[in-house]
Amino acid sequence: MREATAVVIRREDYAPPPYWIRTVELTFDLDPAKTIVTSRMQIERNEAVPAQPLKLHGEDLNLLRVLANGESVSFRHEDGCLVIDNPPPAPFTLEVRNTCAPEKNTQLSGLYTSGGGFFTQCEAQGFRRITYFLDRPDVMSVYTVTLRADKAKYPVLLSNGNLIEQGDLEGGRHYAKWHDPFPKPSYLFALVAANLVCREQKIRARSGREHLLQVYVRAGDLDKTEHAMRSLMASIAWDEARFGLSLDLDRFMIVAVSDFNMGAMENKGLNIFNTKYVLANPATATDTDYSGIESVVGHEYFHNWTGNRVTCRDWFQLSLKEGLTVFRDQEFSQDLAGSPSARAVKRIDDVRLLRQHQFPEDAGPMAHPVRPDSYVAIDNFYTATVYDKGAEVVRMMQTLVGREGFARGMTLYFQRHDGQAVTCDDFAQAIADANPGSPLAERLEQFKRWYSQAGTPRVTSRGHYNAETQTYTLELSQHCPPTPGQADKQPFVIPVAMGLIGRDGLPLPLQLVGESAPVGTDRVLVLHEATQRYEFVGLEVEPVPSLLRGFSAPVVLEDTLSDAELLILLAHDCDPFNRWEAGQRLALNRLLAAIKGDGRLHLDEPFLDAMKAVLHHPALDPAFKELVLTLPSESYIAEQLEQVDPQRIHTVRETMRLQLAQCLHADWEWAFEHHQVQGGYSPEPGQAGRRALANLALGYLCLAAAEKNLPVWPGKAYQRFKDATNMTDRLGALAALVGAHHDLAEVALERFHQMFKDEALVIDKWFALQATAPEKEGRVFTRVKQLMAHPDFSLRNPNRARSLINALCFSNPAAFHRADAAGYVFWADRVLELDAINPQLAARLARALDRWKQLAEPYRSAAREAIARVAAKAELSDDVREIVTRALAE
Ligand code: B3K
Ligand code: ZN
Repeated sequence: MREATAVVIRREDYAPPPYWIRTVELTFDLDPAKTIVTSRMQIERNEAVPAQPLKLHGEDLNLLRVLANGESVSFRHEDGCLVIDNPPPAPFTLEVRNTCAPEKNTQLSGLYTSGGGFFTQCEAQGFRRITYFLDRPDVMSVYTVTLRADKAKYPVLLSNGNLIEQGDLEGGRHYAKWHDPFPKPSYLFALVAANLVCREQKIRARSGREHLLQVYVRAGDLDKTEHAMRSLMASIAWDEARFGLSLDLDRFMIVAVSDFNMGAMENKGLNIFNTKYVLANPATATDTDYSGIESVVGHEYFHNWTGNRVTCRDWFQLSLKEGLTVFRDQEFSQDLAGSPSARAVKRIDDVRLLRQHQFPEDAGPMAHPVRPDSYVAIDNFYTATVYDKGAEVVRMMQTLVGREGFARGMTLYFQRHDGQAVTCDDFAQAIADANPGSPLAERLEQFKRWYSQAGTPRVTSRGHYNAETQTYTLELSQHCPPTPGQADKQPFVIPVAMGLIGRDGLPLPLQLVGESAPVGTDRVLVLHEATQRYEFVGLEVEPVPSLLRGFSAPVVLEDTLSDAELLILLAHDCDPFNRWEAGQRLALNRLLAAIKGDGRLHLDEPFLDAMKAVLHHPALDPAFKELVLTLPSESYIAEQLEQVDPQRIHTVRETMRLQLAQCLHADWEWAFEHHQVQGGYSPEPGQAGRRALANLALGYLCLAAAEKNLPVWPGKAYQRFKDATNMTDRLGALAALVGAHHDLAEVALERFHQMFKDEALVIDKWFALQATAPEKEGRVFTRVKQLMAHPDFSLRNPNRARSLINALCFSNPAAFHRADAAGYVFWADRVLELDAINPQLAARLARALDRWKQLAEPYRSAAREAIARVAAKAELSDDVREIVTRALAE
């Protein structure tokens, strides 16, 4: 907790470290109340920079002694650092001994206790909460770690690398010594000491090398580790096949812990995971959970190369590892999904997330470039921009150089930088250098504006058909709205994948003026000027343009397509992404017209027929149909408006949901009956798609029934809830009842809680489902407040806190944005309460009001007041202060 004078860290101030720490030997005497840490460091001068005092970072530590070359040495404390003004001539050995208090560490950064065990989280700056160190990613050291602890309480002692020694000690204690041969930055250090069991698997890689894979969990959870292990094996095989990158360690461990601030952490050889991204069996986990586990296991594994072997020079370069690794995990899941349609479903899911989280971020007070220029609390910059927009930037590079060209670029990147701490520039340079003559290499400096300019570019398209000359002129323009601190933007390099479609829905051959013959039916236009024109020739009829196929750039496309043209795209586009997009646009047009108009909405036949046609289409996958028939979210609708009245959006969207439910009633019945899964559960995309569509149908059927008070479908839903043999169907049925506010929902909720009271991750779902139910007469908000007092609720467990509070504030706009401001009062209270426990979590919640300026009155003033109340608190973490200060800035 600090007073208002937060220090701003700037990218332009980067300076190389004055010292290197080549090796470090750590010894831990583990005790929850007082752990003693002894660190012996081999320190060298960095001859490239002038001599300076040695400053080691430290936070919340109790220093016991400091020895240089075994002798005492004078030191002082400054800004939380341990400073040695006159160290002995380098190289020298520095020994530091200190204590820390893991059981008091509610921030979950550094060394902490959870469920009776010890765990660490060091990224970004947690290592300094364990011992004094040069806690920055460009200082890489070889670690040898000895753990000593009570043997009965902590039978498992783990750290990075290889186990080189273990044995018993006096007093019922034991020890283990680990050595990691790879030099690494301190943020990749990890230890675990706990009572755990593990699933093991030996594998032989392509190279012939043997590896031991282990997944550690608490004793009762072993039956939930199969999917994580399978995902790990699939990740290893994929990285070898796609990028020629193999596992460089004899032993690779995953440990699950139930108190964890984010999804997982890629510590070298010892990944630590939130239980949410490890534990799954059909009875407790949904299809979405299964695919989340696959992605996150893949993501952390892929970091072993992109992040660990080549790491970041400084934290401004975070997207170097995160954007690239998200791109890699997205590609992995797509490749695993297999069919073109299943790949498209994954792409649509990823784009939906980007639009839901990153677009609003880019339009709000926290807008920052993929490579930020400054920060106060680095933990606030683990954002959708750094991760997901960062991944889109890497994807655009792949689009511009081709898939093979990109793989060549990756190979060159590792040839050049293996073992180094580098920058985003180094990465882009390697991809470009491996692809001379490509549009990326030709415009590399301009392309890199994606790293330096914040904001979501708008691309406007205008088409003009000349029947006489049979030419179609496509004019593309770009502009990017200002963001805080960046008023003027220069044009980006924007790959626009596209095709033209005939009125009959067939793809048309593409020939630009000046070309001797048509080449294919799709291509990538590279927009790099403010405005460019493309003239297509040889077109006998006016085409329908299909632009930004596969969402080839993270931009907002503004075109003038009519409903008739959108209907053609929805029915025929060979690009599944744009087919889905056309359906969303048709729905959005109707929603926005009602919201901006008198609020009334009456769904027209062409729209309803188009939706029915998708639903009954013989060739489309159920998973894809489910995506088309799911309406744009309330927050996505809000992003399309200048002034947002969340209640009005909710009312109009609910009206549309009800009409879809009623007008397509027979179709939903058909969909539900015809998409039952026979046979045993598997999370594979085919089965999951059928379940998703059946659950969507059931939701609509219960909604329609509730409106007319008809008992059949709620009764069926309740029956399905009881009989379900997997969590996807059980939760789907429960959600259908809760979503319709049916009386049976209460009975089912009670029963669900009773069934799963010992399964923490399922109880999280139970809280979240109630917090995200469609608001009706304030019931949901009231329920959330009651649930805060439920014996199972706790602010200290991040998953539980998020399942209730973040679920309400981020995922239920109509329950949160209340005319009486009670939602905002609730939010401010929780932010302050959480900040005293866990600032990272509090700062995340603080972002729920990022877009307050966009709200209509009375919401706007009330939201501002709530933010100001948080900001006025004298004792705030840097994390929360940075968020609310930015939110209130003009
Ligand atoms: N690298 C970690 C995130 C660390 C967050 C620190 N506040 C997980 C990941 O992206 O793989
Ligand atoms: Zn990551």
